[in-house]
Amino acid sequence: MHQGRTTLSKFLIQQLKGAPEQSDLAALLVDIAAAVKAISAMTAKGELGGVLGSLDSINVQGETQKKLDLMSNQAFINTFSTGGLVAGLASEENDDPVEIDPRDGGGRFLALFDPLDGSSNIDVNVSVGSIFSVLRAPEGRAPVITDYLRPGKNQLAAGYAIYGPSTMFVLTVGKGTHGFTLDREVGNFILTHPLLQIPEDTSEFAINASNERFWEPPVQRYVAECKNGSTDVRQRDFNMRWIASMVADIHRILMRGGVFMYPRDTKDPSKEGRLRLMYEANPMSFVVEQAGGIGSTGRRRILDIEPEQIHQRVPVIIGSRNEVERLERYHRDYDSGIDEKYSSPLFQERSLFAS
Ligand code: AFP
Repeated sequence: MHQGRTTLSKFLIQQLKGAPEQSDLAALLVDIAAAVKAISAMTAKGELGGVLGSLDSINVQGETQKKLDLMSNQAFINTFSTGGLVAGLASEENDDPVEIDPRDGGGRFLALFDPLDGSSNIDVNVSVGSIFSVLRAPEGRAPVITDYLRPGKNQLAAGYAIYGPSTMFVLTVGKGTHGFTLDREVGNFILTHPLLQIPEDTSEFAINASNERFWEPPVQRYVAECKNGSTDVRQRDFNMRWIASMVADIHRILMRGGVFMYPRDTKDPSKEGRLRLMYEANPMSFVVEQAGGIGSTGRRRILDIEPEQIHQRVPVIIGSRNEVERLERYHRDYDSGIDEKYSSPLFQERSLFAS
């Protein structure tokens, strides 16, 4: 049993006291936690709940939707539609933002979310998660698309839930990043990981190595050096992990350090990256920055990006400070022509990647 238990509600009352907006934000985060508990219960049932498998539908991203994607989406929409705190929402699973009928109470916030991240893991019983971001809604009128398209540095709160061996809820309201573990017997989230801090250095990296030939030279350089380990410039050996759920990979990084990369690549030249800015990269960058890490595209801070579309994709390099800074330096070297090695044919011959 965890000593001196602080529940999520008690924690939020303490962190968000003062102006009415603050207590409304606390109430909204409690609502989000309720949706998370419902999704946690659904995912835990697995095959017994009849929740596995795909549907015939395809979302706006062109991805086949899983049953649990839509059930999780509905859990969030139900929560936001009835809570009286949200004026509009945007989800990975909805083509356009949805306005909440003001007759249902309206609200002072906009909620953006990926209801179930890592869908490919569902059917194989590997960790998945939910990601959320909260922005301020306009006052006195219904939200329009430009109200959502604000840089991530404007987020009032952000976080994620991970449905793993235990369910955890990790959040920030700009006062550090804190982790809560679901006590299933009583249905409460308990503060178990206050003020998370990502170690500045790491010997672990996460990237889908099957995309290697599509990466830009600075990322190829970084990964080559990690793989060369103690025989090369890094002077130490590295380890690699890839869970295929951004939530689970970033959660590991929050717990013990590391760097997660879904960088710009040439696999599909029409897409700048794989991950979505508004409900994946922005909230995760906020959480990671509040824990002392960095969220970058390799060329700029993610939280400074001026969004253009609700489902916009961006390159993501996120995690331990010194590693992300090194990757940013490699991008600068490459862009300024200092580093020709990784664009020269010679590299192709010498690289460990050339088999
Ligand atoms: P979904 O949003 O479809 O669940 O995809 C998850 C994800 O966007 C992200 O969480 C993973 O890091 C990434 O996809 C995994 O992609 P790969 O297919 O390249 O492993």
